[in-house]
Amino acid sequence: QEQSSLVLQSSSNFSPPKGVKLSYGTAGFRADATLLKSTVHRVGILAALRSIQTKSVIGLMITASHNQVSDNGIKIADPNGGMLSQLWEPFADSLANVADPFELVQLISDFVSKEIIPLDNVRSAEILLGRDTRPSGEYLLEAAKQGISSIKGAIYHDMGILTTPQLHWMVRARNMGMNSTEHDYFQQLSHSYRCLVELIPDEKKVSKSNDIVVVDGANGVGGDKLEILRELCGDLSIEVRNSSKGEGVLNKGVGADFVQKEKVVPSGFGRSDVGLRCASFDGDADRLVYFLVQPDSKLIDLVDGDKILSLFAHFIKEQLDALKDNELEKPCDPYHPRLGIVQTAYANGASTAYLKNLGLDVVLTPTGVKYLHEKASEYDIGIYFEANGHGTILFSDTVLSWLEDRNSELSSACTGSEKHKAALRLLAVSKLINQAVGDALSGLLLVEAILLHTGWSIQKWNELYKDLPSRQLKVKVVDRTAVVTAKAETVVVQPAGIQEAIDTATAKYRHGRCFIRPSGTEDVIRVYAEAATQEETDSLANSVAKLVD
Ligand code: 16G
Ligand code: ZN
Repeated sequence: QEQSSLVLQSSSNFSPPKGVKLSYGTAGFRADATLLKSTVHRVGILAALRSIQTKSVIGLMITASHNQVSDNGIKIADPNGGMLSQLWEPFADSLANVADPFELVQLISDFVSKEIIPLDNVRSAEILLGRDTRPSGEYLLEAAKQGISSIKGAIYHDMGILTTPQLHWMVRARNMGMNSTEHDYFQQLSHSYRCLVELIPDEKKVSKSNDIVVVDGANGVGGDKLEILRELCGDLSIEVRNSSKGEGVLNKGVGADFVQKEKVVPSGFGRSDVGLRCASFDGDADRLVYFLVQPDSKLIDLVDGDKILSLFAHFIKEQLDALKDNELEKPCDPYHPRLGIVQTAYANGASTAYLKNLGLDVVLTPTGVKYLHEKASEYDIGIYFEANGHGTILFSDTVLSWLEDRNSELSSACTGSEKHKAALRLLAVSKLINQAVGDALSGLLLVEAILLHTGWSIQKWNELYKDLPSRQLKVKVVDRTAVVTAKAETVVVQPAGIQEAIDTATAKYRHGRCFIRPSGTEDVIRVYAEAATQEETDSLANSVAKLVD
């Protein structure tokens, strides 16, 4: 009763905008920032309830990632640092959209009884708050705080301006009883990076004193954090451009999403960067792509998420192979870690062929981090990436304790052997790479460490395989839910007949591959095509787009 009036009172300052329907999509709630106050307030309430139910710390991040600066958004990090449980998404949707304050209170109390959330017995609900550099983040954060405080016993810690992956990392660390401040994050990343560098075989330790990586921070938070991290990483030379302290506008003509979609040089880069190793983060630094400025200084060669995935897969496989026991030495270690690679249908066909050719187990899931992450977690070591640059490497508890055992066994028997080093490298990777979500900062450090390890230039890395020409189109439609797909979005099951027509069109092209799917973030149907040449690819994409129209 008292609880209801607290919520009622707090909500009276936050009425939802009329005629707007929001949905907690793959990326949480996202919209023009001015529409979001009441939603953020209510997600504050949801976060508190989630924390009470799970008896764990929950994260609440205010960001709209790569969207324009006037947008904002809000996402929940669950106790393990991952995305909010899909079981709670429908509640999030109804919560955001109910207009009448009394109905709001009713909705909450129904949900509380259905989920058996012990509201009268709250010892403490704890929420970690973070936001990106968007100016609207300030008032939205205030709304979140008031939402949280309207639940009795709930408290928050304002962690300030963070990258999205930092907040997810902190939530996970807190719930595992580990050190979880931002300082701890920087320490863990830089320490494991330095470990990997120390483990580089001597004969490969070439002097790379003028080998620099130039990083585009999307005019957002990522560049600022990278400057702090850089100081802890020893002699890693990083030049940060487009940090949030400059003149540029967040994500405008810069950042991983821009670079990956437009395939042109981001602002702040040009002629003097031809041949250099360049990288781009997105606005909240959970995406990473690399690129090379072409000699015309306008276009780029994109080294996308698929290439990063391939580099990681190659390295991890090499270490696992080094750890394999010679049957004669040790005939009966029954444990073989399962390495799995997870992609979406957007992965360039050439990357999938390359990975399969390495003998790796490759599976596809629908678009959206939650699907890839979940699939990757089924393996002992699961590597996932979307072509757009979001991805990470997950290590199971089983493989980690196996690695610890191998480490202690090998360090007494043959310290410094290649086998021992392989175990140490994998342990270092598991600490460097974010176990909660894709993280541009930790991804960058791992790419840099592997390039040092292999002695590869970015050109050499980019030549692991040659991308097939591809084209993405979008078709505006009235109702995108009319298109229903199956088999990781590679097959259309509704409306009837479309898939047959796509198949007929695709069969006309050499190396043709094409699929359509409803966007999760815009009112459009997306078309993706690949074929032997760019002309054929464009022609295939266009003919399939006409089928949708
Ligand atoms: C969201 C997803 C991203 C996906 C994109 C596809 C998360 C955190 N983000 O940004 O993984 O690639 O949506 O957008 O899941 P689309 O559905 O509009 O093509
Ligand atoms: Zn992002």
